[in-house]
Amino acid sequence: MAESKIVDAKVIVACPARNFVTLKITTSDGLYGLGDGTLNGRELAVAAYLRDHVAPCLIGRDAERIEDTWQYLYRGAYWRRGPVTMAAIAAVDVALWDLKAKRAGMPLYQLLGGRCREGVTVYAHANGHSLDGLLDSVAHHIELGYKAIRVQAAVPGVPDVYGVPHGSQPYEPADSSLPREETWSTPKYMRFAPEMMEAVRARFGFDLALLHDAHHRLTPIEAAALGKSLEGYRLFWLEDATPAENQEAFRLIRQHTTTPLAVGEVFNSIFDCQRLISEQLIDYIRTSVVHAGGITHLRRIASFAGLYGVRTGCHGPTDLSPIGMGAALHFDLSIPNFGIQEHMPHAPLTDEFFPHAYTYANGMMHPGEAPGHGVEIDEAAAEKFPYKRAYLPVCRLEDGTMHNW
Ligand code: EZ4
Ligand code: CO
Repeated sequence: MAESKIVDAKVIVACPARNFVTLKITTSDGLYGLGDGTLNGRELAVAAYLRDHVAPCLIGRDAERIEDTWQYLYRGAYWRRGPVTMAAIAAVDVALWDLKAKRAGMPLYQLLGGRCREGVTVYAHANGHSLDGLLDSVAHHIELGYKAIRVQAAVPGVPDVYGVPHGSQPYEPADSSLPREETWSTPKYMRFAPEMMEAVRARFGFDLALLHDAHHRLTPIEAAALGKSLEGYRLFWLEDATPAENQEAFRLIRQHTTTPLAVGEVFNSIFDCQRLISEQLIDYIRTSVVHAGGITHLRRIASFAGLYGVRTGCHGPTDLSPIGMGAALHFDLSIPNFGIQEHMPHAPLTDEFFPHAYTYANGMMHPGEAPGHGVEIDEAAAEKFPYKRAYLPVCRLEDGTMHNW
């Protein structure tokens, strides 16, 4: 085979409906690969890390040496881990997998070992400003074919709750040029959550896989109580019940409830979930291709999780670009211990800017058969969509105390 040396590594920051960071790696044989390095609300930090610190080291390297390049960027930097570093490494890693699969003339999932299933079961987001609004949204997503749905609704007496659109636009949390302040009340939420699940099960029955995201708002014992109070509603999972910096916190939750637990969208390394997995404190690991070091590292996490019966449930919000989504779908299709994949459809403008081979039908997605990961970028249009500063909200308790968003 002809040599494939990296001759260019270009960072493209663009805002087709929202901000995305894309890395384009070009090789001496005239091919290119694309990687997603988007870190919501901190995009320019990853762009600078890539442009100023990573790109110069890539030029002249053998593009075929994916694992070695991963190790070079991880061990070689001395300063390991962290969301900025790992998103940058992920962008390189996914671009190199894209290149290798294109050189092989295969869709990436074939290079990863071939498919383990017919397609990738995905879950949708249903939300509402009221219970009725939520039920309408669930009905709408069932009509679209989804078999698994995450439900979030406004909590009575609590303004601007996580997971519910601010105003009438589709849900997109990073929506303001300075962080918007949301309020939180755990007691009100804890009273309302079983009522919400009751309404959903009463109307739609138990065939639907039901998910819910507590978004790091609870203490371990509150999370335990919530899990217990929801057991009768047979959730597919309860997500981010408590922050996981202290992995042992999940032991307490586990001792009290059989509600399945999912966590990991903010993790960036296997070390963030080592104990959660080896002690079987969770059921689903939610690390994403983009924020946990790319396909190379995510496969390592998934293999480790498989030893303990933990399945994957990759984060898939609109703040991962279609490149991140495409890469995730190839990964999902190819691993044995896949659980489910989050699907938040992108805005039409985003889909136009990133033409892609992946498809959705009947509750499932498929990465498609295009060589590589099958996602392109309309580079020429980037100038039309300049970066626009946008922050995620912050959160305070009713007495003004800063809380976890
Ligand atoms: O808040 O991706 O499960 N999904 C989530 C997301 C996250 C955003 C943060 O950038 O929790 O909505
Ligand atoms: Co979440």
